[in-house]
Amino acid sequence: MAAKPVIYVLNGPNLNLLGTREPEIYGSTTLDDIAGQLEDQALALGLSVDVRQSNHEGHLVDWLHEAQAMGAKAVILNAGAYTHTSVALLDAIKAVSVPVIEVHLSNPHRREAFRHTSYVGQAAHGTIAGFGALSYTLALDVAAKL
Ligand code: CA2
Repeated sequence: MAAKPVIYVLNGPNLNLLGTREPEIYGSTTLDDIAGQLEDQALALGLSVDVRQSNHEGHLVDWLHEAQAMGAKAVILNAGAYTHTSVALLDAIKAVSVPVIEVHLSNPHRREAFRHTSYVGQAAHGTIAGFGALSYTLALDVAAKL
């Protein structure tokens, strides 16, 4: 049987703390909860997901390259605060042909001005933000249709 198309779900700094702090902004769902939901959803869509988190910018760059090398169908990327700072991530997204869907739990445009710039968004296929854990679910539905 052919392997299922894989979607990489990459998460940046501090997202390992999800569900433990600032629930009024980020909700009370943990990253493990989100990973479990995405695995169930992927099964129903005939896909597989590879969910990862790192607090290190270079890991996210390496994983974008890996997604390309492994023939991933799409990357769902919540780069956390690197969204607003990382030219390295912008360059990496431009360097790969795999479509990248930018996701955020919160809506950065409703928050501080420094969150209104997204380097990731300048190269991403599209962005889903502001729906809590549902942002990831919506992104996976989109990834299945790309
Ligand atoms: O809303 C999002 O998903 C963000 O990418 C989250 C980032 C933030 O810097 C972006 O502007 C928007 C921060 C992630 C920090 O995650 C925490 C989770 C729980 C407790 C503290 C931080």
